[in-house]
Order: sequence, then C-alpha cells, then structure tokens
Amino acid sequence: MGGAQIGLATQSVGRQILGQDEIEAFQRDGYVKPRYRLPAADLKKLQEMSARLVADNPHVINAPYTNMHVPTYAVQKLNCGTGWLQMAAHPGILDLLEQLIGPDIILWATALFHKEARTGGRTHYHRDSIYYPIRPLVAPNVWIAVTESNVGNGCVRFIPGSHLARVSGPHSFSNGEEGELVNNKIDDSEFNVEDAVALELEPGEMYVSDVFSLHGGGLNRSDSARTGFSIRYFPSTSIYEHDVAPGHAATSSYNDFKSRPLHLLRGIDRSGGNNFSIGHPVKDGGLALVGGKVN
Ligand SMILES: O=C(O)CCC(=O)C(=O)O
Repeated sequence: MGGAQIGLATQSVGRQILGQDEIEAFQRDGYVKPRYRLPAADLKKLQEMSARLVADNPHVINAPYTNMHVPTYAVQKLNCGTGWLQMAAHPGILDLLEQLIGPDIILWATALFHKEARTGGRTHYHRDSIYYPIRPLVAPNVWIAVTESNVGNGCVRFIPGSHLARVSGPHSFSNGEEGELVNNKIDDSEFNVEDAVALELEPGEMYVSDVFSLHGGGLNRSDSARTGFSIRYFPSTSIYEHDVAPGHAATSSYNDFKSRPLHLLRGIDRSGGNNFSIGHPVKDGGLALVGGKVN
C-alpha cells in the first residue's frame, strides 16, 4: 500500500479499476460487486487485524466495532490495534471510488460488522442515509469481505433500485438487542423482502453501495463467523455538518456524529467547508496527526 498522508492527501493517478458496466450497475441498482479484489497480502493483514480486534474487545456485543481508524476517538473504548487508517486509504479502493465520486475523497467512518458463528445477529433492513450529516448527501460505503459472506452466514442483501428516489423513509431504533447487529429498522411497509438480492462474497471481494440503498441481512446460523470491513467516504464537494450532526443517543450506542474526525485521503477540500481538526488528537498545541504518515 502506498504512503497516503493525513492532511496531505495523495493525488489522482487516473487508474481505471471499474469497467463501464460496473459503473452503470452501481448507478442503476445502488450497489455493485466489482471484479476488483483486495490484493492477497492486504487481505491477510485485514484478516489478522479483524481477528485481533474481535479477540481484544469482548465488551462489544450486539453491535459493530466502529471507527478503529482513529484509536483516540472511541465511543466504544476499543483496543483498536494498528493499520485501520492505512487500510481505509488503500490506493486500489480510492482509485475505484474516484470513478464514482470524483478525485477529492474524505474518509469519515469505519466499522467491522462481525457475525459470530451460530449466534451472529441480524441486520434489519435500513437505509444508511437516515442519520448521515453530509450535505449534499453523497456517501458511498465500501464493504470488504474478511471472511466468506453467504446466505448461510447472513450476507448483506440489497433491494435493487431502492436508492433512486433519494429518500430515507420511516425508521425506528432499538437499543442493540439480542439477535441484532444493526439497530436501525425501516418500516416493513416500505419494501417487499422478496425483492432482496443476496450478495455473496469471497474473502477479498467487496461491494460498493449508495447511501440511499435499502439493505439488510439474516442471522448467522452457520459454523463459521461472517465478517466485513466497511469504509465510508464522501466527495469533498459535500460538507460534513458537525454542528447539526446528531449525538449517539438517538441513533445508537456505537456512533457519535458530532465530534467525528475527517481525513482527507485524496485531492483537496473542494467545498472549503469541511473541518479537519474536530475529533483529532491534539499534541504540543497542534493536531498530532496532520501531515503525519498513515500507519
Ligand atoms: O454487515 C452487515 O451485515 C451490515 C452492513 C451494513 O448495514 C452497512 O454497511 O451499512
């Protein structure tokens, strides 16, 4: 992986990772499974990081692990390990995103969605757009399969075309109950579950989804865990509105949007309105990470 810098972003190299058919599928369906895979050495590293994160944080239950790329910013007080920010700044992923949202790319969230063997909880159908404080709301999610992800172990399922109206629809929130991995739930009347398409992935394969895409997934009743690393970005033509962002009470115990740190991973801040100091650690009177190497 290349030397991405925080606050000193890498620049576009104009590499074409996605074919035109894949770009069209993303626009039409609201998600795409690219032919591109995470290179084997990076996948091995991600698998080791994920196994360590799960082993080192037994206090996280019925919830994803969130924002490991900023160990100091931790609603969940995680033992994060290292390497998450570098993984989120993977040049292959940024090249691919560039084809969808342009060359100026900001990272704002990471999560590990881990469904334990036999007991892993369900992901209720929901739209991520319900609580993201990003305007205009353009915010693709890249979800990389750390393990195999299939129908038996609770892979993610999508409702094709459910992003097109660009509305969120009515949702309710629970407190992270038994048998639940994600606590947002769209009203059942908003979709027909029979329209859902199961997106099966091998380790290293990924999907990219639109923020308005309706998705969910079942319980893991299989004998092996199902794990995915999710990375959330937005184009710097949009602004992350820290001042109107919700706290975590209304959404969940694992997210706080008000003090969320942003990382400019590629290009420049086109909008000029994003704040790259909120949420970052301060050292010697300045931001500890600005200009620092991602590691
Ligand atoms: O991994 C899962 O089952 C859920 C993923 C998800 O809901 C998301 O990435 O927004």
